[in-house]
Amino acid sequence: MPHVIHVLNGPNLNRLGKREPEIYGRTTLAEVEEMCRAAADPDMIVFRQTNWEGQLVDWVHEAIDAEASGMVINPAGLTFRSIPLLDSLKMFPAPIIELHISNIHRRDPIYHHSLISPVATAVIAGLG
Ligand code: DHK
Repeated sequence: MPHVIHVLNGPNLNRLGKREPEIYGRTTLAEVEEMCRAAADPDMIVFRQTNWEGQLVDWVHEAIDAEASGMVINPAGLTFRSIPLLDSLKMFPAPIIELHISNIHRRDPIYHHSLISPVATAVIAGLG
C-alpha cells in the first residue's frame, strides 16, 4: 500500500500570503501545497484546509480510515482550544507532526499552551 501523508490546515490559513505577513510571511497556502507535493511523490500527499473545527475532526477520521502513514497538522487557533480535535488525534495510530508557521512560544500567552502537543510525535514552530 503506498505511503500517504495527510497535511491538514486549520482556520484562517487560507489567508496565508495576505494575513499578518510580518508573522506568517507572504507565501500562499497554494504555494505551500506545491512545496509539499514537490518534496514528496505528488500522489503521496492529501492536502486540506478548513475554517471549521468539525471538518478538521472529520479529516482526521478520514486519515485514520485511509490508514495514512503520517500526518502534518497546523491546527492554527484550534491548537489552544479544541478538545474534539485532540480526542480525534488520539485515535490516529501513525506519526503526527504538529506544525506552527510562527514561534507560538514567542507570541501572546494565549498561543503558549497547545492541547495538541501531548499527542504529537514532534512539534515544529517558527520555521515559516
Ligand atoms: C497559526 C494560527 O492561526 C494561530 O492561531 C496560531 C499558527 C499560530 C501558526 O503559526 O501557524 O497561533
